[in-house]
Amino acid sequence: MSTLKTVLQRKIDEHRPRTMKLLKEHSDVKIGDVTIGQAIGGARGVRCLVTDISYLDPMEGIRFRGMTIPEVFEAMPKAPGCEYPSVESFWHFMLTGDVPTMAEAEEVIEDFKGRAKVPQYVFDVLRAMPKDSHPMAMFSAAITSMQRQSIFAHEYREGLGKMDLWGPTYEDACNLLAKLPTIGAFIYRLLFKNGDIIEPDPDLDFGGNFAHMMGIDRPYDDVARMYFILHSDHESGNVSAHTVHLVASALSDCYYALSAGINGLAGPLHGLANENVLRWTQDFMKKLGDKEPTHEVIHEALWATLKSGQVVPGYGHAVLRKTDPRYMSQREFCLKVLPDYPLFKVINAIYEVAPDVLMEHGKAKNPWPNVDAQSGVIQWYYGVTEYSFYTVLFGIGRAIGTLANVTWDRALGYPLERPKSLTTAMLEEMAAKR
Ligand code: AMX
Repeated sequence: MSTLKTVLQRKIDEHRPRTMKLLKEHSDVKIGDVTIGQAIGGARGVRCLVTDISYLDPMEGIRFRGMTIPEVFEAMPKAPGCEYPSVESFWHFMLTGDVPTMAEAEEVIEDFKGRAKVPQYVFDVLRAMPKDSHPMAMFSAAITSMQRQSIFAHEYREGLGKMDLWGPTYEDACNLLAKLPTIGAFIYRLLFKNGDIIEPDPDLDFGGNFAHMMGIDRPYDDVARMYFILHSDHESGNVSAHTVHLVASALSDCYYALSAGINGLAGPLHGLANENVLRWTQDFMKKLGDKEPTHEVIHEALWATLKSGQVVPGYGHAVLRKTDPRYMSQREFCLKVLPDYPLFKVINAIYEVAPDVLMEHGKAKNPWPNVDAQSGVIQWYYGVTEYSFYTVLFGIGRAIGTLANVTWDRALGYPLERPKSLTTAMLEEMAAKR
């Protein structure tokens, strides 16, 4: 067994009694109440999910396994010449909560290389899809098409016991995750580079290979590592993470569960916002022509969007109540690498204007930018100007967190998810009684 799987086994054995004790001795302890507003309003703030992999504080933002983003980037081992840790070392960290040594990280990199080969039929499926298919539809289809390879589905059919199901889930999760850079880059080059596909380089890590197959030079490998890690997880209630968890709770395997989550990520209120930020900004710059993007014209354009009934993409959040630290992390990257890039200047000017406009508008509970407001400009700078591809990048990252969660869901024997619904008449009756 690999070091990672051995460490994981030990962590699972240590953790199981904690969950069992809570269930057996404290099942009836209340952790919240649910109001009519929450039942109709998308379950905002309802505490009914458990994960130890990440936690989102409304004011502080995300912590992965208890660490802030800067702490993660600082602590994780990095290959010589790289400023960001490998995705593989981060995978080890997300699964176990332990920062891996360089040797442990290297072992996961080697392990992933052995799992990365994408079967030919996946490329055939992608080639058979119409060229105007959205990259996210293609990404989801590619993942679903590989379901036949699920070790979990096979071992479940063979009668593997409930508490052993995490083993094949872990195998599926690693097999699937390791293939995603190749699938993502294939979709990109098939749709946008005349099908001129670049073969993977078996010597490279997850991020390095992705950059290579995209056909983009260094430091895009580091950009890819940063991007995938930043987008990996945002606790369990967001649409993509919750969908993966929900679907997997039916003991659907990782392939079914992840493709379902990818479909949720493709919505404009969720992951597609990063595509829409660039669409909005490019439209704005086109209309602007030679004019300066002054605060005044940005103010006007933002109001035009709001008055037309649309949301300002990249701003607001269901949980966060301050600027997203994932936004800040990417902003710091931009300030260091591309401070004078015109598109960054516009994105920055929007940042200076949009919160006030949203506050004046008075609807959004959080007027500050989220991760999606800042990610597209970096991609654009490195030549990935086809913004319909951006959410695929988000999806590759999101797979890290969601697949780690599904592995733990099976390890702790979490049951089928099944909240209860009520009718409108029942709610009216309850409201009348208060
Ligand atoms: N522009 C305009 N209006 C906004 C807004 C924005 N950026 N953010 C919120 N609002 C509006 C909502 O549409 C809602 O209006 P309504 O009462 O007429 O329906 C009202 O403000 C209250 O919403 P909220 O409680 O502040 O937010 P929410 O939890 O309902 O939704 C989110 C959160 C992210 C969907 C919303 O802020 C939004 O639509 N933002 C723009 C899209 C975006 O950036 N999405 C990406 C989020 C991060 C991610 O998942 N990748």
